[in-house]
Amino acid sequence: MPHSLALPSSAQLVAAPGGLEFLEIRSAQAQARIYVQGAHVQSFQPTSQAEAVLFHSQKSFYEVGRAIRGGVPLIFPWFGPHPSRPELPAHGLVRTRNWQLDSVQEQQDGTVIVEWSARDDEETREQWKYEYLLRYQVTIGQELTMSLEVENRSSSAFVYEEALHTYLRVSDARNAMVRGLRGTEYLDKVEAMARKTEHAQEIAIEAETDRIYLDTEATCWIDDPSFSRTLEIAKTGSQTSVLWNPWIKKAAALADFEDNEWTRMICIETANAAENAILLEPGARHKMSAIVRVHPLHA
Ligand code: TA6
Repeated sequence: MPHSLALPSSAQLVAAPGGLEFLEIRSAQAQARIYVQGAHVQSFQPTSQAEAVLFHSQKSFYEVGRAIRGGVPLIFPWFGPHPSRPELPAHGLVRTRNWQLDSVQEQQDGTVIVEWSARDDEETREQWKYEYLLRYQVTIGQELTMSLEVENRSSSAFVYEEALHTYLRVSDARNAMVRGLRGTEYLDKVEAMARKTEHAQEIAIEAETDRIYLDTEATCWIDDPSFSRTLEIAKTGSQTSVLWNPWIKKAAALADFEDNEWTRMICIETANAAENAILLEPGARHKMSAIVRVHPLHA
């Protein structure tokens, strides 16, 4: 990482054990940590909150080339397992590769704007032949805004999937309720991608839950009575929302997840996946954003 980059006093680059590096943000508005590997927002806690807004696992690996468990992994250009090459990593190419830190700017009100970029190289083209430029802007204040822009730098069109795979911190997933998806069709990954319609106004997490909601621009909400707060996950440029909680058995099978940590997280992922994959013409760009806000309960 070029250490010539001018950083505001609220930001510092830290070399972590295991060979990773992260940007530590401590401003009047919030604390956050973004790893250079994957431009991975690993933590976010606005000063208004006694509890973190994002979840990260106490057993996460922080090693070069291994995905961090929690925060907001960046998924591109495929979602889930690679469609034809099982030897390739799940959730695409970019969450375990270093991104370039392009700028860190603090606004008058203490909001910090961090800009990252990543582009193809010989290694990525071996796995996915296209040329691309990704620009990722993270705005850290009392709310968290993440914007991922994809530019097609190839001479031909390409189709890609993407996700901001956001792990929200909840007091207990068994007591939290998810709103905003009523009437939406989804693919149920727990039942071999069966196509269903969401009928619940309030979705309770009562078992392993892994649903790809399609053709939805809806804002989602998590009501968390024990933390006396409602988390709002708004979005732009996204037609897919993914709801995931591994529950007991799946969590126990994950080496980078403590057995009981599944109770402290719910993923609401801002995405374009499955039939909502994006077709991008040469030279074209597409931007997807997620905005995470914290409100008093049910506000
Ligand atoms: O977004 C939900 C999901 O696709 C689940 O099926 C589960 O695999 C989760 O992502 C975590 O994936 P990861 O590769 O980070 O373990």
